Amino acid sequence: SLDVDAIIAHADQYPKPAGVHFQYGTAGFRTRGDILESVVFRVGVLAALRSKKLDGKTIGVMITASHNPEHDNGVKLVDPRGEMLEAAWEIHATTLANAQTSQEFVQTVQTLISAANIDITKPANVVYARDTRPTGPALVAALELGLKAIGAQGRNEGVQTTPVLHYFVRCINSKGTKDSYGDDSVDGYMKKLSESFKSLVAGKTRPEPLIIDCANGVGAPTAEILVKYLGESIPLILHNTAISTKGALNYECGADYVKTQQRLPPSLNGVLKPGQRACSLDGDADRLIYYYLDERGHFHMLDGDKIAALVAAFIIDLVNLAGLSGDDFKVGVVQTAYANGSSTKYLADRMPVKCVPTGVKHLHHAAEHYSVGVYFEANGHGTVLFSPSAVEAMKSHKPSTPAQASALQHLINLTELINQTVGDALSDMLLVEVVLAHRSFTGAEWNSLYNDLPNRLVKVVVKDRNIFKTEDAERRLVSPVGLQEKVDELVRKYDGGRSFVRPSGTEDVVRVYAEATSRPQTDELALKVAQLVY
Ligand code: NG1
Ligand code: ZN
Repeated sequence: SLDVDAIIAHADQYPKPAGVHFQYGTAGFRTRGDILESVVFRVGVLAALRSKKLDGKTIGVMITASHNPEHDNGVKLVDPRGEMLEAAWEIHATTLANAQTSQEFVQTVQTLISAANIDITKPANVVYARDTRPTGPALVAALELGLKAIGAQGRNEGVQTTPVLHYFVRCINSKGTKDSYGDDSVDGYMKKLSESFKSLVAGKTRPEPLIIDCANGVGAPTAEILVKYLGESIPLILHNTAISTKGALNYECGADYVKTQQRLPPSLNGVLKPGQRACSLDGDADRLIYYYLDERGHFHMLDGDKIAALVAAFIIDLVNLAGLSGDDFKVGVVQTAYANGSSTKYLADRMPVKCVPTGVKHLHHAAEHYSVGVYFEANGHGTVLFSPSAVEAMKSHKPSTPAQASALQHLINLTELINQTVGDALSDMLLVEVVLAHRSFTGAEWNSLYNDLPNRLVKVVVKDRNIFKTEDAERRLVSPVGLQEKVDELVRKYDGGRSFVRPSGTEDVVRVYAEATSRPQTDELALKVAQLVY
């Protein structure tokens, strides 16, 4: 049975800070890095329990705060197929993290063991990694003590991007099975991406150099390795790679900066030439935003919605060309309410589009319902999922012309290029480059697939964001009663107006989104809806 004394003795080394409430939200636990040690210790114990519950399957733990400031940090668990932690366990995580004392912590552990019917004699395996944040090493030490306290087997993967860690988890658990996902090493990841990329662009014109803003984060060392594996196949120029400069991470750079500021990272001023493509990763390299300057030096952003439009339309074409399309082979797209209305229209004219609540797990699960499910958040997080039966259909399909054969081979290569566990900025970047090469698109041509409606996202600090409750994939408020009617009344006054209000899952704010056909109207609508919320 459980060695209660050992757990208490170890837990005493990481007492919970008083007066703080921790919550496992859409991105795991996330707060200031210097108050997270007790949480990460306990996550070590929880990850081991999750592994035992799943018969010793390997669970992942990623220590990162993504696009947040450098002093923040966070921790999240990865389930055996490389996916986000099952929702029911998010609640267990919150309960464990908030136990006031070591004794209370052990009691909550015991309650969980009996409630979830966990056989604690089973083995426990956990693989973990961290991003480049200064608080990372101390949090890894706390995690390792948690694993030791419960006798779990840990595997330290050092500093890795979030999607590489997800890839490892899936590879480890699928090793030796017919669904084997790849080799569980950096070399395996790099070979998988670079070899499929080279096959996909074989015979295409080598593009102009692409600038990558690495956000001064973990994407930099990973991209440096990838550049070597890609060799001559694509010219990449890395910027913002200063991972040891204090305060540099995500500071005036990175995907979140570009998406929220809708402007070039200042460090690329004078570097990016008109017409040249550039992209930004976020601090853990799971988000990607593209952009370019036109001849007049004006900035144009190609966000997650534009990536979804580019990629989904390409995949539909390949499926048709390969002769795979039919009732049992459905390509679909999943978005959230934050998707630009023009992107939804562009996509819905071509394929089924579903809207789900914010949070990658909702998008991911909805995308699993298609043969090929494309999902992207406007902020640049997304991927493409190929269902097992779709992969089966591709493998058994007998092409009847060389054109069919080539389209089919491209689709099969895409299943290798795309990191299907989670959004992966580097894999997505290569995916975008493949489509641009096949379409012979410049950034401007890609941008012209549709014109973004002007949009505005505002944060409103309120007394209690928990009174804001939504329905219809967060597009309508049900509480406070009467507020939605007032929003509707405002929206009606604006040409092409759309607006919605929802509580953030990651910050203590309420978010207001608005779009309309003109910039001034959009700003006015956002402001007026925000005033309703105060
Ligand atoms: P919240 O804080 O719930 O809006 C934000 C992003 C999400 C998602 C999560 C997780 C927006 C408007 N929201 O969620 O898309 O990425 O963080 O990181 O961008
Ligand atoms: Zn991220």
